[in-house]
Amino acid sequence: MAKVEKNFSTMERSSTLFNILEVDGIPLPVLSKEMWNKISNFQARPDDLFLVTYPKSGTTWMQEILDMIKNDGDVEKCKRVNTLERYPFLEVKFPHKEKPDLEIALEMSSPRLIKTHLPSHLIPPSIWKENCKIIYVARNAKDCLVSFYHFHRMASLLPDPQNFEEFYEKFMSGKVLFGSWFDHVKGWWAAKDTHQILYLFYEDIKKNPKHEIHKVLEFLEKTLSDDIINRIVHHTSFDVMKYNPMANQTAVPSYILNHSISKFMRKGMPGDWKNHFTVTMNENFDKYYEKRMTGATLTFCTEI
Ligand code: PPS
Repeated sequence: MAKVEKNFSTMERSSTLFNILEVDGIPLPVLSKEMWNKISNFQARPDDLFLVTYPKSGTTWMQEILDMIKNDGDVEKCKRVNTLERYPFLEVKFPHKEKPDLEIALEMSSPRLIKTHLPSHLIPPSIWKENCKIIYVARNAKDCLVSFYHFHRMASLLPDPQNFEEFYEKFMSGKVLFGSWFDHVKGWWAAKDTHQILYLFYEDIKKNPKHEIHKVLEFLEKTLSDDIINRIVHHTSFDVMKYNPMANQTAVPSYILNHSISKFMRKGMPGDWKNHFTVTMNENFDKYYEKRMTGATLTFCTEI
């Protein structure tokens, strides 16, 4: 049973719109202990598909790919409404929505696609019990860190990151929302050996989107024509999604995501960490990375 410890106070900024609750030592954007109980007891259905990521790993990108697959490549159907309204985010209550996304999920008809950033050990047990399919997308730690930093700057939902150096330290020590990147990617990597999990990498999707979309199709036991797959690749490319108001998060109220500070669709490229890390930061990061990833069979690429 996960231990709900306390409301996390050290990460607060006056404008933070999310309440932050520490569960098993992991800061989560969860409204209350009652809400956490509801999340833990969430009743999954066997035909649910869960999209799981550590923040900033390509969640929105994969949501768009999955929506295009579900709608057989119909672009207009995928533009029906903003990503945040299309698919529920299990653990979150957005300030501009009347109810928590979990309640929205409960009312949804099947088959549902549900997003979560929860680490594997905090996932509602019914997801395992119902043997739901899970797609996990992982992104290299350095680019995740940079993207998460800029997201903290523009998202008033989240604590003020102060400056890059401070955020770098917090990220390394796992004192950020959803905890340690290292534990997250390793936990889900281990889980894939015993559950129906398709484990994908952001950098692979960037390198060869068509190839990775084929993997998703196979996992979902669906076939689409080559023309439709090419359309999906095009519609979900960074340059197209960046200008799609239903995918680039500009439809989210600006008091929640302030695009004048930083764009949600910011760079969309592996390797931007090089523009942020000093030589010393990089050396320290590499040393720490080696320590934390020793023995893991997981490998990441940090540039393409
Ligand atoms: S969130 O808030 O956790 O759901 O964010 P998430 O969607 O996981 O990650 C946002 C980063 O993904 C980039 N992105 C893309 N990259 C390449 N191609 C496509 N189509 C794409 N869509 C989103 C987005 O730009 C963020 O990364 P950065 O490095 O900040 O640009």
